[in-house]
Amino acid sequence: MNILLANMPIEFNKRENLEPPLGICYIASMLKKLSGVNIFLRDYEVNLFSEDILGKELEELKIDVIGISFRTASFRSAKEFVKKAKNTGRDIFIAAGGHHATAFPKETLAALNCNAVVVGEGEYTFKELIERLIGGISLEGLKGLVYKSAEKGIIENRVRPPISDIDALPWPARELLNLNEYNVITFLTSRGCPFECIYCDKSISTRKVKFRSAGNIFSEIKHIAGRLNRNRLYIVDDHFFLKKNRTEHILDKIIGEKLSIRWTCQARVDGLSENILKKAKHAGCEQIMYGVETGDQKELEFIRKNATLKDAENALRLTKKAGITARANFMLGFPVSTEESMRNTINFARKLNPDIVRFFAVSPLPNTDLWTHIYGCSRAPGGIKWEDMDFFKPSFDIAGIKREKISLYVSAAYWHVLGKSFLKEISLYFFPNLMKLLYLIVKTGKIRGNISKSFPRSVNLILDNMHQVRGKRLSEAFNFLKKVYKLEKTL
Ligand code: B12
Ligand code: SF4
Repeated sequence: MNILLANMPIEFNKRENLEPPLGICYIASMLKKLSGVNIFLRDYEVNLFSEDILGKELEELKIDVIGISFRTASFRSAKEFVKKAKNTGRDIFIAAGGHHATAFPKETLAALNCNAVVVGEGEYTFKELIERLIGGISLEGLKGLVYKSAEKGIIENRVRPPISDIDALPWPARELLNLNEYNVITFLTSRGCPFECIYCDKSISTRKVKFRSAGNIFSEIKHIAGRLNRNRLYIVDDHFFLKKNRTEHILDKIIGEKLSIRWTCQARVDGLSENILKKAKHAGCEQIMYGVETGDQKELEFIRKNATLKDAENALRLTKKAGITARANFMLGFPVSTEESMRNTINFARKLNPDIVRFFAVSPLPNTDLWTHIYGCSRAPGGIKWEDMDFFKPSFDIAGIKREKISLYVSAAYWHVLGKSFLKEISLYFFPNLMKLLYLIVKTGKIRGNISKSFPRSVNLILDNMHQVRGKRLSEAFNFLKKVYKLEKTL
């Protein structure tokens, strides 16, 4: 049986997120154990996509089953992909998985017109699905599967409990991807996060946290450095520093064995000490991404972040002091937001002065308390079109503030926080930065990735502003930026 596992991008052929998708790599690693199965991986963040290309591939590889991985932001692509796969006329069994499909299994079956949806962590469910398809066994009772039956319509089987022992999972089959396309290797040491921020989708990465053992983690890092010959990791754990002793133990091992790896991770702002950050730096940490989210006390309480503004200040200060790039993510436009609270956030971000900053428009995700707060128990509130949710532009109005205004605040935030550095980068430091860029291009043979290393603030500002003007005509974009300019002056 020939199986294609495909990761969906927000938009095809854009090459926006250049990190290997771990979900399909974990699923693939389970299938490797089955005999008579050939597995192919495609990540459409980096692979070109068109109906022709897909048609040829499905034909040449004689694909029998497709497993697609998508999130709410990539719903549009998932729909297009399935449509084009069906257009080829091949008889292919298509199953979907990931966060959105888990939140809306039945709706996904109908909207995508696929054969089955895998709910939750997919390793065991998908493997069992393939075994049954090979053996011609009915899908009845296959835990974690929602599927279309010719006789009985949509069947929702019982849920499969979350995987308890993640050490028992084989390492992700990254070698099935073309790893040269990526600057980093994605890696996970734990699944889950015990906090309960109201905007966070915890349907797959649950509140009960599962940890891999230090030994297993360390062997995989060595495998990546040795067999895969890669030394840059992106640790995708929700909070890499959650269990400090364990994290320290991993850091000590990396330092002790002199593994020359470089890594980036995600973390909460609370509970970090100068010592552990210094140790992280020593062990190769290059960047930490913090979810600061807001600079307004009332909003902080509303989102149940369970961290203080002081925590954020400390974390950013200590991270920079340790020589680690500090990235801070913020959100604008909560249901309780006012113009004043959004201004508080923007000014707080400027005060923190992170090395990299991102402002997202609040977008309620299915399966979150924020969703319930806005839409109640409705699963498909009027006006929601998943195709239009890109998580950059606001998707709903808040009391007294229209989404167009929130968009203005998002853009103005970037100008307010990064404007001065941007001007310096393109004037005073232009030539030294240009020299650095040329040097990096010669050294690495790549342009992509090096522009942002040489002109970091400019790239941050320009790319993120582009999301707000995307889809606007030139005159509209110009008017929008004029309004942003005026607004920024008032901040
Ligand atoms: C790393 C990460 C990213 C990376 C992605 C890198 C990559 N190539 O995968 C980057 C930074 C690019 C990113 C971007 C975004 N992300 Co993100 N991200 C994560 C994070 C932290 C880890 C994902 C991960 O690798 N998990 C580990 C793997 C093993 O798990 P998994 O992918 O979920 O796969 C398992 C199951 O979902 C299932 N499964 C998945 N696919 C399939 C397919 C089949 C066929 C089957 C059977 C099963 C299956 O089985 C897998 C194994 O158990 C999660 C949070 C989390 N803890 O999950 C958020 C998360 C996935 N991201 C989220 C969001 C909102 C975004 C953005 C919209 C952010 C933004 N504002 O731009 C974008 C959207 C990008 C897109 N293309 O859709 C939300 C998604 C919620 C939703 N309903 O869609 C999450 C859940 C965060 C949260 N808790 O709210 N993200
Ligand atoms: S700390 Fe991060 S991962 Fe944990 S619930 Fe909050 S947003 Fe989600």
